[in-house]
Amino acid sequence: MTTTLVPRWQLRAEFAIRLAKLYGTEVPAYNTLVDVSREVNEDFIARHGADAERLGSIDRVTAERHGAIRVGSGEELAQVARVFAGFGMHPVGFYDLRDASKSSVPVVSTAFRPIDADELARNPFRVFTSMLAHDDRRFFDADTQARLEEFIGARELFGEELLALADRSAEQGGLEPDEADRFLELATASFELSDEPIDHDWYHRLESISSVAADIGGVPATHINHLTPRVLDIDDLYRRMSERGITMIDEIQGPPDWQGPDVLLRQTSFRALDEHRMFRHADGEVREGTLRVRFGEVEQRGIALTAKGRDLYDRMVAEVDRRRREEQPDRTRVEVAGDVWRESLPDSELELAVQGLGFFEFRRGEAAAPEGPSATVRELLESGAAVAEPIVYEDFLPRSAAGIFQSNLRSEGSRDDEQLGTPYDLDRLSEVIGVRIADPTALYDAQQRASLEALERELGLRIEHAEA
Ligand code: OOG
Ligand code: NI
Repeated sequence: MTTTLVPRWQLRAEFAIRLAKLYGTEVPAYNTLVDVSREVNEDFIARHGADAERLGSIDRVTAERHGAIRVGSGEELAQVARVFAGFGMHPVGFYDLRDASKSSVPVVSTAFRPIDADELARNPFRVFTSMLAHDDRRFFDADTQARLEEFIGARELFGEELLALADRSAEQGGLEPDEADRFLELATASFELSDEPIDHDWYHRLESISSVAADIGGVPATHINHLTPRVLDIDDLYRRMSERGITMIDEIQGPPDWQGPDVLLRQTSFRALDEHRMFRHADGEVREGTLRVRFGEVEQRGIALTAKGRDLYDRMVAEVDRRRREEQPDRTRVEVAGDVWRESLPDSELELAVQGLGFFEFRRGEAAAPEGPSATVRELLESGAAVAEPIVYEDFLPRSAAGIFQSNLRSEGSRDDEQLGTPYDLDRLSEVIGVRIADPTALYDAQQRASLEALERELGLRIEHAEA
């Protein structure tokens, strides 16, 4: 007898729901954030109609979440990768937050997410996953490194049964119903907050170096740091949360609010809240204390940028910094960014597509195809022979991630920049994980290219597209 496998996308969708339930009981303000996000999205759809779904169907956007977790070693990261592969989530992108922050954030990260467009459309659940760079001398001296290795080496985040089920799911593309249930139960439980007492002195020793290090290497298990809903209007959400008396971080990270298309990713969060935990003190007694690491984040996603578009974005970010430093110290980053964006970035989807700044899928339009052996993207779009549908940015921004990390720290921590850091890059982290980390730009590029090639065949001509 053969039973039908529960496919990985369905496991992934259910995993996201179970984590949300769990997280909502652990951090009740998360439920408020989800309620407000829903209101924002419903109102946005009511105001904008079909156009509102240009960057994703309302079903996808309503269900969409990203999580964030943090682990302590390469072994733990490699195990996380196995667990997520069982849900059809693969490592994409490399982020070095050590250099993206002034304060002490000693981690390197990747994101686990579905890769194929149809898998993303079914359920795009992704998890930003950070690994403690415990051997980076700028943060940890030899003694602290050794104690970290011992502490992390002694704990088990993911049991053998969970890993075996994950491997099977990855191999077969899903699991039988009873196994699926067990897999979901074990996977969800491994991200639940542990109630085991925390070693007070060890936790605080690490916290004096970096709160993030304490949250990873000072506690006996990993947990969800945050779970982030997606909204269609983040400025509206920011206002509504503030009106409810929830203290938000000072500003929205990433691109400013402006008249042109949304690109990349805008994010904001409410501040970390005091949470009660049991601490074991040096005198052996267990007493209650508080710590503050988890927060609520929300995001708005826009169009993915090509390498050329991303380069322009990075130059705009640098220009905003320069103006604030040299010319306009009294204005906020968001105000100055508004000016720089208006001056530098085309404010229509058409121009982003034609100039090769944003990624799009090109399809046949209603108008007749032009004559001749070739046509430019501009000719095709302006005549209506082709239409361009934006490809949504599915990844993260290192500077925003660092900003989110930092705005929620209790203290700056300490770092010694005279020391040499441990070199990490996409290749090295791929080796640690044991799976090649995909380059996000290459994924978007392949998707755009495939659509252009299909359109060329359909129209029977060559399409000239700006060099990205
Ligand atoms: C991850 C912070 C980065 C994002 O959305 O950029 C992040 C963390 O706090 O562990 O989640
Ligand atoms: Ni996040």
